[in-house]
Amino acid sequence: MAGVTLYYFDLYARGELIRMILTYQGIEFNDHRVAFAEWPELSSSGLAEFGQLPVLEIDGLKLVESRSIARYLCQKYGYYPSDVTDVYWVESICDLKEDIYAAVAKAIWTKDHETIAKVYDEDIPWWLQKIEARLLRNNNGDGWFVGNSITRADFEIFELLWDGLLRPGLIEKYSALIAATPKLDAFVKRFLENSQRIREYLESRPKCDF
Ligand SMILES: N[C@@H](CCC(=O)N[C@@H](CS)C(=O)NCC(=O)O)C(=O)O
Repeated sequence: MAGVTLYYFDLYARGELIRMILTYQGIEFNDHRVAFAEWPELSSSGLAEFGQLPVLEIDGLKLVESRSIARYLCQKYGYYPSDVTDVYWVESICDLKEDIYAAVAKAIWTKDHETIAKVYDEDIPWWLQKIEARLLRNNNGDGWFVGNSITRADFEIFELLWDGLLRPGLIEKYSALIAATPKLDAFVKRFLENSQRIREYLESRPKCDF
């Protein structure tokens, strides 16, 4: 599709879920990785309505706010349920992911080893169990988070688990964490098996620290 451009920094962070949804859907897009030196000029150009990235140019619009962009794309491509209760099941797990990112980022910013260790030793195992319990709620945990096909919830949790724990460079450190939640481990493998585009993308994407 002509004219789709994602403006984001050369990071995973708030841009990677958008990259994954577009990739999964087979949408060709210009992945404009904004260099920090380029940002002041781009920022003053008025590209970003709320002054921050990501910005996604699509359908003649300049979309802002990463979570609204994810919702837009998932609704556009059919990864949102229509039933109001199912929407709740999707959105509440996505909101938990946001809480987890915020808590981990807050701990990392403290640069305090004990605070960071507590997040990885206590909080993340607890969150993983809660997420696994949500998966188990549907089809005994052997399918997707909501209903019988992929929704935004699956994209969000796959991205959280892959970029937060399982990608090369992290899995060596965190394999015990995911081993304690085997249905989540199987979910990640299922998601990967389900999309050759995602597998190829993960092999070839630029390496980022976070
Ligand atoms: N709520 C926004 C937050 C966006 C945000 O914090 N963007 C950061 C990068 S992750 C940014 O653009 N920083 C540059 C700046 O604020 O000048 C979203 O989810 O899109």
